[in-house]
Amino acid sequence: MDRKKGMLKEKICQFELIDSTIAGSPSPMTVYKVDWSLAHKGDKIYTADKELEGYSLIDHIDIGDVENEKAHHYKFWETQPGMFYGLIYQDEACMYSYLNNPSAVVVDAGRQITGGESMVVRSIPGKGLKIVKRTSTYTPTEVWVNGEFLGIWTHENAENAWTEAVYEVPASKITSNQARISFPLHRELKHYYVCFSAYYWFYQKA
Ligand SMILES: [Ca+2]
Repeated sequence: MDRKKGMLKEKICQFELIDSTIAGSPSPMTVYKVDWSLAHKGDKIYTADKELEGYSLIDHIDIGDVENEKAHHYKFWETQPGMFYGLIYQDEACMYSYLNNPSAVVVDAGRQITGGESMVVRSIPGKGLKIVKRTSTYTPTEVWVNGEFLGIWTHENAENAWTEAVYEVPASKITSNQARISFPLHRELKHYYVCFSAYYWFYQKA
């Protein structure tokens, strides 16, 4: 599946660029009609349902949606700015099917993270929290909640496919009506150095 052209349909026009430096794309540029039928299909989860029985959605962050990111004080940082196979894009829209559900095709923007990311989410104190992440990389991250290191989050190896990873935060670690959560890349595994984050959902026990 061509993840870059998945939403692009018939060609409208093509034109030469005088200087392609700023556009960052080879010349000629091509303009396509867009198939919007896949829009917003990324807003729901597709494979993690079975692990969320008895839990209710309390918050979500659509990585790549700058307004939604801002509302959650979302930040990311890089350890290798400008360096990922020659060039890193901080946000990308990808079209993949799911590793464990190939009929589910989702277009979702996200960010390629080389350092880590942090966010503030709604929470109910004293209730267990499950974090679901849509990703296409298996880079392990550390999980920090309110400044405390809780563990390492590993993901399935799903290059060019989506997976939904689930991490469970014990009830005792959720102490107020909001939680600051950070996911630095796991520093001990230096050969894994980029993580793609597309969407986070936060569920707590009902
Ligand atoms: Ca997204």
